[in-house]
Amino acid sequence: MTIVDLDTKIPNNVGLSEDRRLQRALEGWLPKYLDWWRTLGPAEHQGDDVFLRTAVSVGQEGWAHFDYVRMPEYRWGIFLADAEADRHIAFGDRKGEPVWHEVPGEHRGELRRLLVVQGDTEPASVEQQRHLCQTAPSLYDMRNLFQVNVEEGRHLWAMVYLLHRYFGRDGRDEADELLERHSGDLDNPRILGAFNEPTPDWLSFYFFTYFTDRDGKFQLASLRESAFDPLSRTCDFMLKEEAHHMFVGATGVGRVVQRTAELMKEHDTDDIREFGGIDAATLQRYLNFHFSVSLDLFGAETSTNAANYFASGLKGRFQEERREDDHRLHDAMRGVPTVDNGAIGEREVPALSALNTTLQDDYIADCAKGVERWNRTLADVGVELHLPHRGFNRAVGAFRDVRVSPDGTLVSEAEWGAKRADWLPTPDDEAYVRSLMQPVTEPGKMAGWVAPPSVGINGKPVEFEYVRTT
Ligand code: BYC
Repeated sequence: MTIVDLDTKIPNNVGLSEDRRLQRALEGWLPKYLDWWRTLGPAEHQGDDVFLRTAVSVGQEGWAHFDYVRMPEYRWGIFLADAEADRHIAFGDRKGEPVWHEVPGEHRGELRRLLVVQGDTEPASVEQQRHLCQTAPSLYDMRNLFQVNVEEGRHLWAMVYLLHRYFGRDGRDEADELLERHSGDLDNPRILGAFNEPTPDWLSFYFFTYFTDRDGKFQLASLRESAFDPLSRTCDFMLKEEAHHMFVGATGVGRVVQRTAELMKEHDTDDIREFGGIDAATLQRYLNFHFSVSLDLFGAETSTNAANYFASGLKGRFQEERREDDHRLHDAMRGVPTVDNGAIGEREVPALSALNTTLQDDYIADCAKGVERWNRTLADVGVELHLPHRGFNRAVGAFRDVRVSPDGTLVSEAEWGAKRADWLPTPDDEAYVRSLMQPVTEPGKMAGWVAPPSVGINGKPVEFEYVRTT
C-alpha cells in the first residue's frame, strides 16, 4: 500500500517529497493551473462553500472525504491505484512480459500523444461547462456540476503528473500547452471535436455527461490495461471518480424524461412546451447530437494507430482480461461498416486494425442501457427514445462524407437538408431550452422541467444546502 501524503502543497501517494526536482516542477505548474481555474473554471461561486468530495486515499473503502470547500482551495491530488504485484502485460505482441515502470524509448512519442489527448479533454470539459452554474436547476445539480468540474481538474493533474515525471522537458512543455489550448478557440482549439462544442444549457450537460463522459469511461478502461504501469494505475483510480460523472448524466436525463412523462400524462398531449416541459422529440434531437459527436471520439473504424497501440501494449481493449481469445489478434478478422457505391455495407478486416470499432461497439451497448431505462419511464405515455444509427451525423471515419438518417438509410444532401430539423436540435429548440434555464438557488427547490432526484449526496437529504450561495 502506498503512503498517502496529504500535508504537502500537492496531496499525493506517489512519494513526491522524495523527488525534489519533480516536486518543484509540479509546484511551478500549480499557480498556472490555478490561474487557468480562476479564469476559465466556473464563472461564478468560486468563493462559495460547496459540499464536495475530495479524493484522499485509494483503498476500496473510504477513498473520499466529503465537506464544504471553496473550489480554488480544493485539494487536487495525484493518486495512483495500488500496484498489482507481479503484473504482466495482458495483450499484444509482448503479452506475458512484465509491465513497464518506465517509458520504453521506442514508445515515447505514442505514449506522450495518448497522455496529451486524454489530458486535453479534462480542462476542455471544464471550459465548456463554465457558465452552467449561472442557470443550475437546483443547488443539488449545481453541486454535482462543480464535483464533475473539480474532478476533471484532478484528472488533468493525473496526466500532468505522468508528463512531468516520465517525459522530461517535452512533458513539461506539453503540460503547459494543456492550459493554453481552449475549448472552441479558433486559433488554438482543443484536440478532439466534441470538446470544442459548446455546452450551453443543462439538457446538453446531462447528455454530455451521459454520452461524452462515457467515452471517457471506455478510453480510460482501455488505458487501464496499458503495459505502462503508472498509466494503468492512474486510470484505474480516475475510473472511480468517473462513475459519478456518468451517474450525473444518466440520472440527469432520467429526471428530465420523468418530468416529460409526468407533464404528457397530466395534460394528455405530446406538446408540453406550453407547460414548461421538454417534449420527447426535442429530447431525441439532443440525444442524436450528443451520441453522434461522441462516436467521433473513437477515431476511424480502422486505424493503424489503434493496431500499433494494441500490438505494443500501450492500450488494450475494454475488459481485456475477460475476453476469450488469444489477446494478440494476429489472425482474427472482424466486420467494419463501410460505405461503397452508394450503400452501407460491411467488410472483413484484421481485428487488430478494427479496435476502434470494437471499443465503439462496447460503448454503444453501454449507451443503450440508459435508453432502455428512460424508455421504461416513457412507456406509460407511449413514446420511445432511440440511439441513432452509428453513421448518423458523423465527422470522423467511414460515414464522414455521406449523409445517413437516424434509422440508417443513406440520404441525399437535399433530403438531409429537408429533414435536418427533425433529427438535430434546431435554433428554435435551443432557444426554447435556453428559455427554461432559469436558476433555482433555494435549497430543495427544483426547476419545473426536471424531476427532483430520488436521493441526495452522501446521505444528505435533497433539500440540503449543497452550495452556500452568497
Ligand atoms: N477529433 O487513426 P485514427 C474523456 C485524429 S474522453 C479530432 O482513426 P486513433 C472525457 C487522430 O488523433 C476520452 N481528431 O485515430 C470525457 C489521428 O491523428 P494523427 C479521451 C481526431 O488514433 C468527458 C487521426 O485523426 N481519451 O476522457 O486510432 C469529459 C487519425 O485517426 C478525432 C482518449 O481519447 C476526433 N474526434 O483514435 C472529460 C484516449 N479522432 O495521430 C473527459 C486517448 C481521430 O494522425 N486517445 N482524430 O495526428 C486515443 O486513444 C486516440 O487518440 C483516439 C483516436 C481514440 C482519440
